[in-house]
Amino acid sequence: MTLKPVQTLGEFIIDRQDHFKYATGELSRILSAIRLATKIVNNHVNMAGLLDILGDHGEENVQGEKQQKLDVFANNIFINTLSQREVVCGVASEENEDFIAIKSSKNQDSSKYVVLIDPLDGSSNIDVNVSVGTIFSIYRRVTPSGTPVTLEDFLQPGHKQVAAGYVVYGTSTILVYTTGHGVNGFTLNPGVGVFFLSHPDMRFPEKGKIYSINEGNYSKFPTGVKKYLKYCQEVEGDRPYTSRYIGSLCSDFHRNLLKGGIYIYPSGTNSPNGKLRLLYECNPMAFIAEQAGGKASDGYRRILDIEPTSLHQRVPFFCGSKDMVEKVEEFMKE
Ligand code: AHM
Ligand code: MG
Repeated sequence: MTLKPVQTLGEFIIDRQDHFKYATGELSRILSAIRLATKIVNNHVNMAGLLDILGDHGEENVQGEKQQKLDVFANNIFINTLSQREVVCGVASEENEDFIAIKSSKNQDSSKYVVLIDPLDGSSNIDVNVSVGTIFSIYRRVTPSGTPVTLEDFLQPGHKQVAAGYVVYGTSTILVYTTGHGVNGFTLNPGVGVFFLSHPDMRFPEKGKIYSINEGNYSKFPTGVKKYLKYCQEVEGDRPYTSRYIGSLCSDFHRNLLKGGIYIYPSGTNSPNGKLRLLYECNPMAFIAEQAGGKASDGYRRILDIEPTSLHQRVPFFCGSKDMVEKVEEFMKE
């Protein structure tokens, strides 16, 4: 076995800094802080059965969902790393009701960026040793630098993101991100604790054969989704497609990105707008999907064009290979 001589994530971030129109190094420092936090979370996820970190934390988050101990741990790690390094002026997390303002000790509120994060995605998988993930999204603030960060800085449509990424803590740990110039994936070498470029210029196959949806909710799905599922299961041409659902958006998305497929979390299930959160889950994944030649919609509109109205707003999510998303949109329109 030989290891490929490849670039580290740290080198890659510095090399690509010029791609970014406001190249001051600030964005690179944020990505570097996120990289560090993911390594700490990865370390704990890998030892989950050996540490007292499995199971319920005993409290519910802002959405009324049971928090797992690892949810709380990962949330603290990301918030502490971003705050202590003073690389952003605010963080909003799926696990916290309100955003957190971060003041710089050197120059008050000097950072121009905010981060939104789902620190541990797919947390129902933790206790059973199935892949979980992290999702992050970065915006430039809209209010002037030097003034206190406001809700307005976080409630921006997804097309304003300057960077987004996800991590899958899986059979290996991979970090995939975009700054709007394509999508690249980096695998963690746990022996040396370094992410190396392993998946350069990732592209969604235009056509796919995998559909990922929680079919247990079938009776509550909109008619368009039911018809699309019937279409996926028909014996015709390259169909029936294959059904694969891990129940961890990062992992389902990652498999579909590599192999071609669609992820769906429609309306009419847990809430009228589905389960997934626009700001912490759908926008970052939609940005990555589009950058990789895929598509993301709420069944009718482009996810990245939705104007957010609240921090924890939910939205139906259809994301993956372009042809598959367009097909399900046809059924939704009918
Ligand atoms: P979480 O961020 O609280 O873990 O919730 C999001 C997750 C997604 O990763 C996953 O695709 C979905 O919820 C699974 O939900 P369900 O169990 O309803 O299918
Ligand atoms: Mg999540």
